[in-house]
Amino acid sequence: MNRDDLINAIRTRMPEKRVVHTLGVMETAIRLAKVYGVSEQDAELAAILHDVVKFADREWMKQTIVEQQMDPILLNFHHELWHAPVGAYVAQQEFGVSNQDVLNAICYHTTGRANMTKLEKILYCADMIEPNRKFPGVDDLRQQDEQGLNELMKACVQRSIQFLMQKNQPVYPDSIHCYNDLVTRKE
Ligand code: DGI
Ligand code: FE
Ligand code: FE
Ligand code: FE
Repeated sequence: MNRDDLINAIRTRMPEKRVVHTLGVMETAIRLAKVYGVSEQDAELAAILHDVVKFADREWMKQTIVEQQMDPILLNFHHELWHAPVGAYVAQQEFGVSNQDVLNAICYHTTGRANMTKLEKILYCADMIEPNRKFPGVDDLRQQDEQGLNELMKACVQRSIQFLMQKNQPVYPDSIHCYNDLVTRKE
């Protein structure tokens, strides 16, 4: 499928506002891919599909997590986390995506994880700083862009974990592993 076909396909699965977010993520991910020497096509594909099941039926997502033997502890965490791994599954099954890096970028776009590839980091950060995002501190995050991908990623993960802690929300282990990996990395 080309870009327009993919965008039309996701349009049928989400409200217009989420399509606008997705296009913002696409634009930002392509820009970051250019800067950091990652395939722009991969960034585009991962971005267009990253929230493909954001509005899917919750019970169906739960069932898919069980049937596909995804991490069972996902079910103990907020249902907001489910659309990322289930989205990767749908990208593969329904959209025929076979590039494992693209699938992993979708799978880990909400929590992050340790040892992320450049593409995974690009999608995670693009999701957070795309032009339509409005939350306190988002402009500071956008500025981190100039410090390199790892610094940008670190700032985004810190913001995300701080936000969850402020709201007394549990933090999924992969997010902690992601943070630890970024702060202990010597580069
Ligand atoms: O799908 P988007 O809204 O574009 O963004 P996203 O996929 O990054 O999802 C963000 C939501 O997921 C947000 O409401 C916070 C929540 N979230 C992210 N990481 C964690 C989390 N919730 C919990 N409980 N634990 C996490 O580690
Ligand atoms: Fe998402
Ligand atoms: Fe995110
Ligand atoms: Fe998103």
